[in-house]
Amino acid sequence: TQLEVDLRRAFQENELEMYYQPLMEVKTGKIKGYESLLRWRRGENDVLLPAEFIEIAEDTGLIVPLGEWIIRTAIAEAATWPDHITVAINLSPTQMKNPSLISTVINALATNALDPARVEFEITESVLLEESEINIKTLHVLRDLGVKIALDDFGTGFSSLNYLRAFPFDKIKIDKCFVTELETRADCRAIIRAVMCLANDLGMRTTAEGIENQNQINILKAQGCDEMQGFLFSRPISGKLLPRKDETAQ
Ligand code: G
Ligand code: G
Ligand code: MN
Ligand code: NA
Repeated sequence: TQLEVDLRRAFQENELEMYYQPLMEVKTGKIKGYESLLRWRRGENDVLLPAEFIEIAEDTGLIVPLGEWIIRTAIAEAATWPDHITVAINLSPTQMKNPSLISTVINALATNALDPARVEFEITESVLLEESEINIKTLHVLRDLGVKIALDDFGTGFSSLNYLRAFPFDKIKIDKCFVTELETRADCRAIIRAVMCLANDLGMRTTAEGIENQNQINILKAQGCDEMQGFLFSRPISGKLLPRKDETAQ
């Protein structure tokens, strides 16, 4: 398709860029890390979101070289940040299945001398749905490198509590659809409370996504949420705008 042709050209011509959105630690109120999010910059004022092209990348296999570039870029970027700041990287099902994933991660960490504990991979439940045996093995290999693994968009899709038994995730990211309706719907509050309780008992941290107002913060704080992410704190921003290690050391 035309979109596929355009996307391949965009990738070759460096029109793809990583943006970063802060993850706020509730306990300290400080930025704990950033989630890296892909953007396609088509000219000055035209930035495409992944929703418009990530499926094409996935379906055509372009996600593999693109995903390797994302991993290298996000890890190189994180190495320029102050020492305690972490980076979260989204991994698609096709990337998970790719045999070169592990070596890409090892090489990126080594090249940039980045502590693996500062890297977190976000996977969705679909990764556990397809070829789950292989994917779970891959998750263990990644974890053995010292990186963290988060379960993203939790509560959407084919959500099953069984997935929480399939792998000991470091973190559960509660999908923004629950946060959005937190104030108006008692069922959303109940679901979030239950997920936090579950995560806590399983030794997993929780991140709530899609925070857009103070009232949501108050409710989530009371429920014991570990981390928050959302437009209220910051939209995803270009990596060029983030603080460097040397700047903050002064
Ligand atoms: O940035 P935005 O919130 O529009 O991203 C929407 C979704 O696109 C994310 O939830 C994620 O699933 C996917 N996505 C964004 N960036 C990346 C990326 O770097 N790699 C992969 N595989 N998916 C991404
Ligand atoms: O990886 P995942 O599919 O969860 O990607 C997160 C997406 O959520 C990104 O595309 C990001 O732009 C979006 N997002 C982040 N914070 C907010 C928010 O506060 N409100 C809304 N509507 N979207 C958000
Ligand atoms: Mn994510
Ligand atoms: Na998410």
